[in-house]
Amino acid sequence: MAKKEYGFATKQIHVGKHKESNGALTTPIYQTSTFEFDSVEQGAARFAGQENGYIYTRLGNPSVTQVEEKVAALEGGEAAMGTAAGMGAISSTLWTCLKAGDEVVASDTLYGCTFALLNTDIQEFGVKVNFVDMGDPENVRKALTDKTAVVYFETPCNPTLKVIDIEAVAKLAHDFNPAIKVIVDNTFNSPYIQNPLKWGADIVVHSATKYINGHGDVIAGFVISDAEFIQNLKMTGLKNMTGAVMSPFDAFLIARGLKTLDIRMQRHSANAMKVAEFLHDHPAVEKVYYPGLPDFEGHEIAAKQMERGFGGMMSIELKASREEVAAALNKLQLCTLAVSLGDAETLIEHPASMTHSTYTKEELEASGISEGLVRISVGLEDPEDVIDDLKTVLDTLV
Ligand code: LCS
Repeated sequence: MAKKEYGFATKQIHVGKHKESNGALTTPIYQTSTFEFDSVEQGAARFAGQENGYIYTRLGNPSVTQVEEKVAALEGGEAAMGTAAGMGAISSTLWTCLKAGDEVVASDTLYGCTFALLNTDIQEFGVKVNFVDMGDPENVRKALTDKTAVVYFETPCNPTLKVIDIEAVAKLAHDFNPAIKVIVDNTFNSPYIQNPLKWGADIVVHSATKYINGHGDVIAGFVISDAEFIQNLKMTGLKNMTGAVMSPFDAFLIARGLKTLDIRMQRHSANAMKVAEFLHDHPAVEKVYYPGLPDFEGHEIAAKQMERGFGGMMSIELKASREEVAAALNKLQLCTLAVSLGDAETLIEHPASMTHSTYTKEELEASGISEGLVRISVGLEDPEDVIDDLKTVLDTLV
């Protein structure tokens, strides 16, 4: 791609494309585990880092490089690394940043498996994790110590959509110690809506399973940061510690999905706003958690840092017991009862019993994840049809 700074849509289509020897418009699927060397000397030079070129797909593959370059450009980072899952992105990053004796300050509201990794698994290796409510950045300041190596959060949080001020948290962490790595999980937004590096984060992680791919047919992830960190991550966290490498076929599907990222996110945001407004006025709904609603706590910070819309994710608090909620959701006709998010289909799930079942009852309560909370990933259907389906179900609760 030429040096000129293109717009988002042009980048999502063109960055990372290299002229293929047979003139293929689309980057082929380099479905190969290894790469042939011209000579022993060439192989040795590649291993020594003296010559660029592919060696083995765990260390790099042209199909994967293409989407890494795209996502780095879209997030405004120097470099990116593709992974086999969002959890592969998160775990490879944390393994690279942390050692025994270090501390992490983490948001108390996180995707269930990220919470499990930080609350249990990683602590078995001598890392201490302090969970705080980052809705108030002062809580981060209070938790920082001279052992803090990482500050970790999602914004908006999964599943309560709590908004965290990236600029405020990154500034106070870096003022305390510039070496602290501020890591933001940007999965709920995609790079179209929010770019955490711009607000002072050091590292962005994504589950590309969600909006980045957008078609519900891939499990994948990305890490975006400066070139030095990504090189270190590729050579330690990914190569040696997790091996969570993105497959060439998944990279091909992601490149295809990314071509329409901006259009999809615009539609997700527009549809979600209509659904949120409907839910806001429905008598069975106690509260709507959607950053686009002017009366939602965190709306102003969201309006600052979610620069191109409020996305397609929301949750609702229903005035009903767990059994009543289940009975109502079982009646859905169009919306799909499923975990995951960011697909063309509207997906609905019950966090307390599904995505966040890794939390204890007390931890769920502390994070505001109640039995009546229902999460909705608003899809790309006609919003009137989604609203009709929700209305039929919610009317049974009034
Ligand atoms: N980060 C966030 C914010 C997520 O929501 C998820 C998955 C991950 C990371 C992990 O990504 P994966 O390894 O699955 O690609 N979230 C899911 C959810 O809310 N429902 O099902 C999966």
